[in-house]
Amino acid sequence: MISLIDYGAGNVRSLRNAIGRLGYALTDITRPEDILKAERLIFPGVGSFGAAMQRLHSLGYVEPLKEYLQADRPFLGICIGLQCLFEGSEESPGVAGLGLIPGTIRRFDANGLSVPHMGWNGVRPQRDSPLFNGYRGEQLYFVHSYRAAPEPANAHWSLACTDYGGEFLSAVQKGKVAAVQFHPEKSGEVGLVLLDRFLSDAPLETAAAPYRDPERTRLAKRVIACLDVRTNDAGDLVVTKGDQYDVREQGQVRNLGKPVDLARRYYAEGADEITFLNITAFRDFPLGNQPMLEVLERTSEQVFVPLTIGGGIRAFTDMDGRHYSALDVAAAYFRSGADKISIGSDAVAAVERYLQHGRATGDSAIEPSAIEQIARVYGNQAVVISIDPRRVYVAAPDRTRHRTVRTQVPGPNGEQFCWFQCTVKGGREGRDLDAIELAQACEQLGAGELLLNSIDRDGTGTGFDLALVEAVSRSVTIPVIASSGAGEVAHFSEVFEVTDVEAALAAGIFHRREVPITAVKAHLKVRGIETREASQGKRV
Ligand code: 1PR
Repeated sequence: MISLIDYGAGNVRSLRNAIGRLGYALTDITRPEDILKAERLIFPGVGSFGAAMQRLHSLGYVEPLKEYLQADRPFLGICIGLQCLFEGSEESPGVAGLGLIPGTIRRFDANGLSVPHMGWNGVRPQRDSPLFNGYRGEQLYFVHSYRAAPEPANAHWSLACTDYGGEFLSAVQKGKVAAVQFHPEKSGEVGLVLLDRFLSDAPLETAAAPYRDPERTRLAKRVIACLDVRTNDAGDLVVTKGDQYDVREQGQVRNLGKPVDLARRYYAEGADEITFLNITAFRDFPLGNQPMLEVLERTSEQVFVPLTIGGGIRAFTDMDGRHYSALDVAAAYFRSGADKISIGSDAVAAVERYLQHGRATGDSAIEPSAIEQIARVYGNQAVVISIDPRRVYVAAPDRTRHRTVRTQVPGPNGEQFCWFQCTVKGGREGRDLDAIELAQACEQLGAGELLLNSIDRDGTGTGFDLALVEAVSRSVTIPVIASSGAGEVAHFSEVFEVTDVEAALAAGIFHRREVPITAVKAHLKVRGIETREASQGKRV
């Protein structure tokens, strides 16, 4: 029997699904006394360090947890669950951790690197442990802005290190108490094997042949499959795909397949992440769209890489006058299995308000934006902003207040410059805001990642809009996903070589089987670009 400390502050559905898939029975810790009765305890820890410790205190869990850990009973901490074992964290000054491991958790030093550290990275086991039995350097999924540094005082806990800027502790273990900074439940089949090793009865202290690789680990560039989903004219929820956002062909909504089937296929082919965009949710109430929530639930039971869902995340009042905040909508998506949510139109509205009031975040006179509300509860890394820009050509930079770039592709009247106008409602309305302004403001409001589309390139197969991608990714420190226009494998290497984006997303070429994800990965490998092995996906 596995016992889970889920204090209801975030999404642990993925972990529940992974444990269920491995065939273990799971019970929830609901009272402090349950902790000492547990046979095997998992603490996923969600949100911020301070919020996690505060919840443990308010539930009366801190003392029994310390007693359980001191008694060297089987424990697995994941992500914040690792960090809470330390003495404290820069993220929440003044908040004491469980204090089992010497050291303070510190923020990654940005220094040219994107923060959060988000994506697939390897680990370097430091000593023998059955947890990494059979591990051969495969990448695992990380998402965090703070990390534990190896120090002489905690050397006896160090089980594995990972490199990002400097090295940090990606796994710790002493006796039967272990914790990992990566998410085994989101790390494909390799992660499930690691999780199984902890959950099985194999005594954790038994030594095993270690994997020894003197090389530093590297964060892989991610390849993401995107599924634009909407109801077609027959009322079925389908994956569709537009050309420059127009999803109709001879008057009918294009139907490229069933959402869950396609997501399973992409997982099997080695997609590093899967994104669902509910593209007409701006006009419907997303919580009224039960089929979409079901798609997410069913996908998360079978797909063990990160899932993002976007569409309709904003405050809403239903026909009965009941008010739902954007956080309520996001919470329903997280409960259904999303790891990240993506906000499109409402992010534009939030930034317009933010720029108009010229305020710093946290001004109590103004209602916090959806970005702030959701980031506070689920963490910055869970909030993606989907940007839908369109080029606006100008003869010279001084013809607009917006930041322009010189363009290789001249405008219709031979213009040499353009700016990137933000749009809302799936490109139907343009706003007086450029993509760089939006990106920077969203980062300040607490977004953790940007999904950068391009209406001009969407569905054209002519390659990513490199001028746009470069201008935006240079203006922020959070990770950026380049999207729209991929037509061949070379477009992926090009965007990674010319810009410093962390991920590239495509839709049409994958749906139409024109370019398999495996071919993209193989090409990136030949070009020397770090990528997660496609074979890490599972044939389902
Ligand atoms: O505004 O918060 O409700 O979110 C709506 C979401 O739906 C936004 O993320 C917006 O980008 C998306 N969306 C709205 N309308 C469309 C449409 O196509 N008519 N899809 C749409 C945007 C763009 C990408 C696409 C890439 C790659 N789709 O997601 O997958 O361009 O395509 P390609 O590889 O085939 O070129 P809100």
